[in-house]
Amino acid sequence: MSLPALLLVCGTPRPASRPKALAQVEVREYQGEKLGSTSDFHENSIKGPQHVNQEKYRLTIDGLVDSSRVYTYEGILGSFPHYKKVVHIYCVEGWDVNILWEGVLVKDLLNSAGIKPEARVAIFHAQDGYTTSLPLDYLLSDDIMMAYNMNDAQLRPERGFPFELVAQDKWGYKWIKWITRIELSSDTNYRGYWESRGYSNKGNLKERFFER
Ligand SMILES: Nc1nc2c(c(=O)[nH]1)N[C@H]1C(S)=C(S)[C@@H](COP(=O)(O)O)O[C@H]1N2
Ligand SMILES: [Mo]
Repeated sequence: MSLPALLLVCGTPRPASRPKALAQVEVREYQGEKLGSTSDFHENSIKGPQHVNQEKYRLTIDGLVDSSRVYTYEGILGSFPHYKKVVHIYCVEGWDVNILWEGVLVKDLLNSAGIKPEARVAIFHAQDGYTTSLPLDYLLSDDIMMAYNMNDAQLRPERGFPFELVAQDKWGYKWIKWITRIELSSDTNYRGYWESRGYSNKGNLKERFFER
């Protein structure tokens, strides 16, 4: 059969459309461990849920780096190794949730830009103007993740889509959502949104969270 005849039989092929995502179902158990639900969070972000457009989204890595980087959502998921870990989040308000997180390592992102020796802290910036900072040592040696999935499903807008920091061993206010920029700095006294309002800059779960 000649090619034109085949096309006639099968009909004119339509251009491939992009697959549409169906609603995802979150997992509630991982390697025998019970997980909380992504609906167990108490949404109390400073300006309410942010709606970030996946195509327009950009993550900037700058400050004390060898060369600044700007990544797209697909660029991050496609260029860096993926990791999974179950980590508990605790808010100072008294609630907590156990979640299976999947993400990329902050270490890998920072190394792609080249960390200058003077850098001591990473200041994270978010879509809603929220900021928080964490010591570089902690981010590098504890393999801290920036998550794009919770319980095997993509982060919803209110949960921080596209990325939330999985700041293990730190109070919830260090778990910045809607991350848009990671700025390396030598300013160990930098205080983010809640930290400048009296919350501990270390934010360690094992210590008091209020300083004043
Ligand atoms: N960008 C941004 N990230 C944020 C916040 C915020 O207001 N803005 N709130 C923090 C606080 S106080 C907590 S406890 C965690 C989880 O809050 P959630 O339940 O609102 O997701 O997100 C943190 N990350
Ligand atoms: Mo919180």
